[in-house]
Amino acid sequence: MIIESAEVVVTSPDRNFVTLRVTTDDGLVGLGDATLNGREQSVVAYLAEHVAPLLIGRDAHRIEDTWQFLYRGAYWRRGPVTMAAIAAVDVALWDIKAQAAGMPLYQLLGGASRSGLLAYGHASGPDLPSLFEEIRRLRGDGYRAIRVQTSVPGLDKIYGISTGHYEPAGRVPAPVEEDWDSRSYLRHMPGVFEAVRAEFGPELPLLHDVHHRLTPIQAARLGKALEPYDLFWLEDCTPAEDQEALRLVRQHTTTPLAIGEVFNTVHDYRTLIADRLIDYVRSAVTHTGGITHLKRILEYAGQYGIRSGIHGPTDISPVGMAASLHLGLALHNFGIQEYMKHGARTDEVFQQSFTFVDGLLHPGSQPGLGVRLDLSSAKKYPYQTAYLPINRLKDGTVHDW
Ligand code: EZ4
Ligand code: CO
Repeated sequence: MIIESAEVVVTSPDRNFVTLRVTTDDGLVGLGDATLNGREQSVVAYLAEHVAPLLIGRDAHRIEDTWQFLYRGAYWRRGPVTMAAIAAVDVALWDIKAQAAGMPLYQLLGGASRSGLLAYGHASGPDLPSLFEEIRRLRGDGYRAIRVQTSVPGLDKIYGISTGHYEPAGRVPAPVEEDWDSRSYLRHMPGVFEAVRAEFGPELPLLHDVHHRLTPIQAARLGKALEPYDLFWLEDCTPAEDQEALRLVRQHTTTPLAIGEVFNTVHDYRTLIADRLIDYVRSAVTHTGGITHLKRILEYAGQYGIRSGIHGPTDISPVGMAASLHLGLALHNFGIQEYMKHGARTDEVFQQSFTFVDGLLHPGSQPGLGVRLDLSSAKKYPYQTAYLPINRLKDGTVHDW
């Protein structure tokens, strides 16, 4: 089964997506997601200029060899652009292999370890009444676990707060600037979780994302202050490249910790996993070298009692989401899957077969990934410049986020 073409498709139905479309000589089409939010065109160039030409004529079945060829062979290892490009190739080849086998992809990864995947949705609101309303709306949609984000008094614009549809990147010519003040935030958050628990009771799993904004000692204080509200996890509490920071946080709190949406290889996790400094691995299939590499990271993590919390915002395309669901269904140490619904135009471009029933996701029973890319719909929505926001302190200093 020889690769005949590898085409990079860029489409922006509700937001930008980069998809690799690999075709074999026996007519199978495999898809891989390579969307790197706000930096999409860098991966397009990497794939189109440097990777796609090397795929032509290769045996589509040789997934491991192709992965090593692209990773070791490039000499320049790791990094989000490289690893998103490798991920797209890897997922497209798994898609092809599973279609050739006539099985849904999870069967090739060991088969189902559970009947469905616990998913969490995003609730946010500027104040408690609107936050509660969002939580109720998500509960009505079936979600059994909820991420809670809210505004902080004194800050005008803060990341990830919206009602209804949530989109991390704006279609803007330059990043929007948002505000931050860690002391106000630290004062405000415990009361928010106290109120949410009082309203929704002790059972509902609640999650919270700090977006890398605190120092280790501030994060330690927040984790400790939130202990009475029994969080499912506290995400990205400190800047992610500093693995040692979480050692300090860990010494002070039993609130479970999750990190890794900006990581791209197992090496980003080495200390975190071996020294048991985290509880959940947040990497996306799309940003971590595909199913082949993320599976390795997660199986390693599993030996330390650490579970998966695969990244699933709207910037993970339906192709990337389907790959996460197949991996999550097969994996023994699955924890939870982030799931934000895509818009109607995205669902028109990417015809999906995964389901979300009673709060549980399932990748479906179609052979392969179970996603079809409608090329004529994709063409209707050309790339649009978009950026993630940046974050500044009140005195104008650029801050972590
Ligand atoms: O900032 O998807 O946990 N989810 C998040 C997201 C990420 C964006 C980055 O592309 O933190 O909102
Ligand atoms: Co996050």
